[in-house]
Amino acid sequence: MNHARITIRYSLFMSFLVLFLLYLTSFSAPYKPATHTVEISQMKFKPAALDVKKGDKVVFINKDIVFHDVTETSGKSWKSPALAPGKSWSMVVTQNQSYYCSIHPVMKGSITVK
Ligand SMILES: [Cu+2]
Repeated sequence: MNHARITIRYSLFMSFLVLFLLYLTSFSAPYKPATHTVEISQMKFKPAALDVKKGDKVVFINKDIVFHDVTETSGKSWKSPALAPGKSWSMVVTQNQSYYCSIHPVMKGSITVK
């Protein structure tokens, strides 16, 4: 008589325990944003195509001997200041971006959020 009741209680307890453990493991560690570097040298963005995760930071470093900038391709959403040799500029990326250097429009690059 009591045995059946204890078995039911034990089953209930185990069910709740399993659910509780599932609940705990559903909190995965939040993604820690990474920092990527795009070097500007010899009139090129390196790498010209960069894959990032949403929220990652991209640092553009001008290692060339002339000024460059980083301008969103449509020219409307964002633009870095003109970067003197040795200067850097960074942005946080939340969506795909195409960019170019408005001083040297042949210089192009893209960032893909994966
Ligand atoms: Cu340039």
